[in-house]
Amino acid sequence: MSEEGMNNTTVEHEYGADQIQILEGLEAVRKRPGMYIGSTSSRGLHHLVYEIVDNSVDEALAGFCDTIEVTINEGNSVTVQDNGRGIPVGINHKAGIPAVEVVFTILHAGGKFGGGGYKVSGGLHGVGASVVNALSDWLEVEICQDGKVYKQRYERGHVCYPLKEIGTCPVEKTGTKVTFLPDATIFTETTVYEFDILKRRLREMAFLTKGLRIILRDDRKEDEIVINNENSQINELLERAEADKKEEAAEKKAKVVEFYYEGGIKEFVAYLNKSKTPLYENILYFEGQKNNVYVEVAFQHNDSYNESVFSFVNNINTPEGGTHLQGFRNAITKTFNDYARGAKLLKDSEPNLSGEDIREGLTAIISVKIEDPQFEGQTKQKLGNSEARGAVDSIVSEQLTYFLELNPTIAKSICEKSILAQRAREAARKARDLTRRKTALEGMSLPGKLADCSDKDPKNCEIYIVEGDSAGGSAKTARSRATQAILPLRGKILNVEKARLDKIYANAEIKAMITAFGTGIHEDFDITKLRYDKIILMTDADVDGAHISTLLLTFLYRFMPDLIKEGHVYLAKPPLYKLEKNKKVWYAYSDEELENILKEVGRDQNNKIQRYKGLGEMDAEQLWETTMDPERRILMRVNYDEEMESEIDLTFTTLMGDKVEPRRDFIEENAKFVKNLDI
Ligand code: 28F
Repeated sequence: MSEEGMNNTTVEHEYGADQIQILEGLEAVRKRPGMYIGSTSSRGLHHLVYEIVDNSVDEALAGFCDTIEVTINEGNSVTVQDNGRGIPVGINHKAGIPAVEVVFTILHAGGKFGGGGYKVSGGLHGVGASVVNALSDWLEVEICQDGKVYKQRYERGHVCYPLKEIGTCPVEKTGTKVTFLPDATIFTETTVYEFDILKRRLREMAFLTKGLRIILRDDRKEDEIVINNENSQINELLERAEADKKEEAAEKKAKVVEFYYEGGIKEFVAYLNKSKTPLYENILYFEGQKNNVYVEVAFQHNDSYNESVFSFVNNINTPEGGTHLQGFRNAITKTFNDYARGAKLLKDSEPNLSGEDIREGLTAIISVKIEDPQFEGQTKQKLGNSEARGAVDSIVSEQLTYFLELNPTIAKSICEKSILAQRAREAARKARDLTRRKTALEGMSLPGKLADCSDKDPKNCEIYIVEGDSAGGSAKTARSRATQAILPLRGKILNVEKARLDKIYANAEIKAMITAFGTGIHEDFDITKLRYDKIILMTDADVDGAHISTLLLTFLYRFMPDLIKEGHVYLAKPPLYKLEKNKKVWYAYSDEELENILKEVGRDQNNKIQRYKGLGEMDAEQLWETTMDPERRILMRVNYDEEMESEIDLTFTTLMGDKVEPRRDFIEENAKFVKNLDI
């Protein structure tokens, strides 16, 4: 709230102590926005939308709303509309103002003013509409109720006028519509909404709320395409071609998407498995309520070796799991072992299947709805409520036991896959023990191909993983020996999406990386042992290079995800072009940049433009100047968005899976999992 706003309130009702408290509450939100929405970056900006949508989702969960429409308007305001009962407009007696005004102007309205038990879903911080209001330049709410339309407007949290009737509507029409413009003085990084970000989260919300229709629309005009005439004819042609391409892309880009999943998380599992080969056709789905915990679980195995299990509490992703996930794991481990013993698939002499064996190739969603979720752990992302453990465990155990009895073919194929996993794991353990013993004997011998750096403080050190021996050679010559280590990898990197553990541990390139990093992997992983602060993947700037990077990233994501989560993994960005003119040299890292350089130096005959096809075309000096010198290089940090875990998983499996169709879709959609860190 601006100070001027505090003194010069234009509100028409009298300001008693209560109202002053209200303003102080919202003032606190504006002073420390991060405390309420996590951050004021693009992520926080998008959170505003989720907070408002959450209120509609709550209304849907209460059984009164089946459609939510979200519109990005011109100028980047956002409208959210639902067909629920409409926020009550009657006077809230405790506060002495209409309930809707309470919702938008009092912090934590849900708990304090008669909302007890109403709020089920919740944004990252579950703080709701008043926070969005406080952080908006303006916000308008319209409510249809009993044949009347009510409206109120706020500016930076201040009421502009008392709730008023602005018209009529058919009595059967009810609902709430909220439009807000994020305050640019708060969201200083960006106030531009990204369609794809909203799309991903709204899709997830729709998956998690079966039967709810969510529509996302983008009403913004495409960027005006400016063609300037001051440049040469060639330039104009080039730009026109560029403009045509843009226009085409704009037309192709869907402006409206609609999500509706009758099967809810069952369809979520199908979506996650779409680029994989399922082990059986059914998607198992269990639902129930126990100890005041509503539980939904869906899963299906595929023929891969990875686990893709995602858990949610009140529609919020819990990347660190917690009691609900423990309940699920307990239940499937116990139930499958019981079944395998009973069906004599597992002999008396054989040990039990481990949880990991049973989860090999498992795609699952665990979703619980709980009144008062308690979050634990460093990042407060781990569910702590013990009643959730028991509820999930007993609902899954009971219904899964029944399902397995009725579907012996499916039961058998899951058990058989788990038994194979058990054997592979045993073989992998032996192989690992062997390497452990070896390293103990040889005293942590580093891979022979590694050119290590001399500085022993990991904080100062970086390792370049380089494709091919020849580029590796140039990199070794080019590097700064004190702080840059080079590990050249030969030939094709193993695709860990398609190999079992024993084979992965036996792979020479993977072994070299593991020993070089020093961290160990999987359950042995210890990030404090990391020998380099930056792990930089340096591959050719072509399709093969991108493929190799993806293989490497997949390995890191599956086996050392914390390296990515904690921001240690980077992609080097070699130049695409070298331009020479009058003995001067320019490097361009994108087509756009080449155009800009050409504009600057002029487009003459004697320009020499070289398109780099691979790192191997550069000599050591060029490689240093363009790609390795910390002062001049461009690094892209690989970014792990915990909130969209399931999408990250999908990205990797889609790129690495063997079904052709989904991969093409993916490349066309061009989802981003890397973020430009710039120079
Ligand atoms: C576009 C955003 O915020 N929709 C909402 C409702 C409906 C009720 C409600 C909301 C009652 C006293 C807290 C209606 N009738 N969309 C929305 N729809 N909030 S928010 O109640 C709020 C509580 O204060 C509602 C009967 N009960 C609840």
